[in-house]
Amino acid sequence: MDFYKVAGTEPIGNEVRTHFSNQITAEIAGTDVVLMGWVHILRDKGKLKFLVLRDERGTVQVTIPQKRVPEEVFKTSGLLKPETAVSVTGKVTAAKQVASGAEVIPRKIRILNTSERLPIDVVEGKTDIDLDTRLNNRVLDLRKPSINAIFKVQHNLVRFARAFLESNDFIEIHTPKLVAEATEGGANLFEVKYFDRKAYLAQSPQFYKQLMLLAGFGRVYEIAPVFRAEKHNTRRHVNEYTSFDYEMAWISGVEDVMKMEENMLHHSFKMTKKHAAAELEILGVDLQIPKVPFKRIKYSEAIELVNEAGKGLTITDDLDPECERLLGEIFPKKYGTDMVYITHYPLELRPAYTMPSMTDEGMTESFDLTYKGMEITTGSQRIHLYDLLVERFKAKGFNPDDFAFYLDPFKYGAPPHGGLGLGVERMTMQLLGIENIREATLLPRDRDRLTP
Ligand code: AMO
Repeated sequence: MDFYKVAGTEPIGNEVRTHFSNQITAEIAGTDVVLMGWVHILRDKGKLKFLVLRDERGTVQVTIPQKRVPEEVFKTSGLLKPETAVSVTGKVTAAKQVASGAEVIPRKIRILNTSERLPIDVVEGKTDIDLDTRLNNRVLDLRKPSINAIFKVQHNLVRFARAFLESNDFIEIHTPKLVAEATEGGANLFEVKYFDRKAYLAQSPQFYKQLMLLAGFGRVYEIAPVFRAEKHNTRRHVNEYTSFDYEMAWISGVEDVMKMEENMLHHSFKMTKKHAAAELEILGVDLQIPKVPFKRIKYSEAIELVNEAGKGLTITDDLDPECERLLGEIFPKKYGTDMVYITHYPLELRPAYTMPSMTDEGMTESFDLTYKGMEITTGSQRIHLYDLLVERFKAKGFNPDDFAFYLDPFKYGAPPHGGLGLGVERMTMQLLGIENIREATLLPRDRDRLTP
C-alpha cells in the first residue's frame, strides 16, 4: 500500500463518503459526516483556518479552529493547497454566517492526493482567461461549478428527450461511423484510410437510420458523434458534434415528425428546468419552456422577412448565419416566440433523400427548427419510392450505383417515413445563451484542436 501514501499523511483510509456538500444544513447539526472533494478556497487566519470544500454538488465550509480540532488535523490543514483532494470527517455545526447555515468542524482530514501549482484558476471570477487557454486545460476548466453546470444541463436535456422518445416506442440504435459514401453532400467529408480503400467518417447516421425502418423497426433514435470537415472556425461549428437523430415510419406527412419534436422538446425543457434547477441558477438562466405548437412559417416567408429587413435574397439562396440572426430578432417581435419551424425548403437546398413537396412546386417536405436565431434541427419526410429516389439522386449529380447499398432496399416495400437531426451542442448553447459552441462541447474538436 506504500504507493498510496501521500507525503506527510497516512495512507488511504477506509472512510466512506456519507454526505455531499449540499446536504450540510443546520437541520443535521450534530451529525457526524464524511465529505470528499477538492480544496476550493483556503483562508488562513493563523489559529483559525477555513477550507471551502468542493464536490460534485457544490461547496461547503470546513472551519478549523486550532483550539477545537486535534493537533494532527491542524497540522494537516497547513499542508493543503488549491485542488488538493481530501476527505474530511467531522461534525456538522450550525453557523449563521455561512450561506447554507452550517459548517463542518473536522475530527480528521485525510489528504487523498496532492495538487501541483494550477495552470488556470478553478475558482470562478478570479481571473479572466481566454477560451483557448481554458480549453487547453479543459479538465481543470470543467471543475469550475459554472462550467460543470453546462454539461449537467446538457445531460438533462438529452436524458429527458430520450425518455420521451422511449415512451413513444422508439428504440435506440447504433450505426457505423466509418462509411463508404457521403449522406449530406461531399463538401465537408473527412476521408480516412480504410486498409487499401478510402472510407469516410459519418456526417450523419442518415442512410442507416432510414434503412433500419426498412428493416422493420418502426421508430429508431441515435445519439452519437458525427463528423464534419468544416473548413472555417466559426462560433457555431465544430468538426465533431453529437447528433440527436430520430426516424419514424408509417407517417402521414412531415407534420408527424415536427409534432413529435415539439412535444419532445417541451417535455425535455420542462423536466430540465426542474431537475437542473441548481445548475440553471448557477448559470443565471431562466429557462423558458416553449409553447406547443411551435410557430411554423414557410421558407418563402422567411426570405420575404429578411428581404424586408434589407437583404436581397431569392428563394434558392441559403439563409446564412447573418439571416438566421436577423430572423432571431424578428420572430419574437412578430410571433412572440424564439422557437420557429421554417418549412418547405427548395429542392436545390435539400439533400437527395428529401421528399419533394406535394403542395408547393419546387419545394420539399422539409423543415429547420430555429431557436433564438440559430438552426438547431434539420428534418424532413424522406422519399420512400424507389424510382423517385433514384431520379432525385441523379438530379443531384450522383451515380445511383455508388449508393446501391442504400437504394436497393427501397425496392421491397419501404414504408413512408421521416425524421430529423438535432445538434446537441447547439441546443445547449442557445438554451443557455452561450456565445461559442466550444463552450457547450465537452472536448471540442475544431480546425486547430485535436487534444485534449
Ligand atoms: P444537418 O446537416 O442540417 O442535417 O445537421 C443537423 C443539425 O446538426 C447540427 N450541426 C452542427 N453542430 C455543430 N457543428 C457543426 N459543424 C454542425 N453541423 C450541423 C445543427 C443542425 O441543425 N441528416 C440531416 C438531418 C435529418 O434530416 O435527419 C442532417 O445531418 O444543429
